[in-house]
Amino acid sequence: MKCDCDYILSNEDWDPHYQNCSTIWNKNYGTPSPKNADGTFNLTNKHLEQLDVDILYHLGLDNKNYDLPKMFGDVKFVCMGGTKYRMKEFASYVAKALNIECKDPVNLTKHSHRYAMYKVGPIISVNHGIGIPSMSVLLQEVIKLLSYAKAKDPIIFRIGTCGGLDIPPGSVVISSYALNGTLEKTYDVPVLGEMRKIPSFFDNRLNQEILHVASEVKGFTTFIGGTMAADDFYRGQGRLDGPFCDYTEEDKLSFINKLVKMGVKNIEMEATAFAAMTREAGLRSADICVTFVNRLKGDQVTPTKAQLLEWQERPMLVVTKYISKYYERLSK
Ligand code: R2B
Repeated sequence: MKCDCDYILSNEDWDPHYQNCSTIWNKNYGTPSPKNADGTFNLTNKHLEQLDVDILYHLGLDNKNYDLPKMFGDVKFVCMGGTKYRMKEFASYVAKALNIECKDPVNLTKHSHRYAMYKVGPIISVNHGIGIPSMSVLLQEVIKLLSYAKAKDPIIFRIGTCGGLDIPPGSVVISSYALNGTLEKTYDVPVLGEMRKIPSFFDNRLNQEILHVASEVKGFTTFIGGTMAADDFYRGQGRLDGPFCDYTEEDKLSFINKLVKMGVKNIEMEATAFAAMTREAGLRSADICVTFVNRLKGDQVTPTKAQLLEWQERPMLVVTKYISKYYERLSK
């Protein structure tokens, strides 16, 4: 099996392959890689072949009445984040940075009303709402969209906000793995009445490249570390400020300190499913979040709106720089 990594950046100290390189895939999973020689990828669900039309219900698109290869075949990067507003802002931001003409980004999912998806050049910017159920519905339809569109070697980023663990608010965290609420490195989903546990690791090589780009940006520090993905914002993250709390501050701190000792840098609400599903599809992905609070010092998000808006731009800045490097490399 030949290496089919389309390297974005190079450094001999980094891991030699991306996680979805066909050589790694065969060694790790013993199944054929979903990736084709031209970088397009196949969906592994054979039932889809029986469908006359596959309706991507929450995107308001389908693979019969829309020419998906024409509309999305050029997509190289997908950037996902929580809110519609932030992802519209990202679409304008990345368009400006890359000199792509785009006056007012148009929401391509406007028939469905659930999410908002924008496209500028080869970049999709789409919101996913809060938490794994909302994010995973969107992500699975985006994965099908990219496959039907015959997008080549797409990379999916999640840019988000989170609580930081023992690092200054405003720091950026790139997730190396994701923990569920009981601290296992799996995305847990009940299937046909039984719990499935799907590994939730991110692509080390891609993370090394992103950290390299992020460390060139002045004004904040970027860390690589574990991420806990909670299914709740309050008790599920050990907060003391929810409507219910049946543990003490000492209990909370001992839990947060346990996470810190394990190398966990942040808590958000999507990373396990994001890592697991992108890996299962054979796609590269990275989760890049800015911290709004140091959970060792408090639970409430107290910085001003202006400060939060400025911090929120940091993951956007890092991803935009990374995408720019890709185009710099192409033009050489
Ligand atoms: C971070 O922010 C949201 C909760 O406020 C959630 O989507 C997350 O992971």
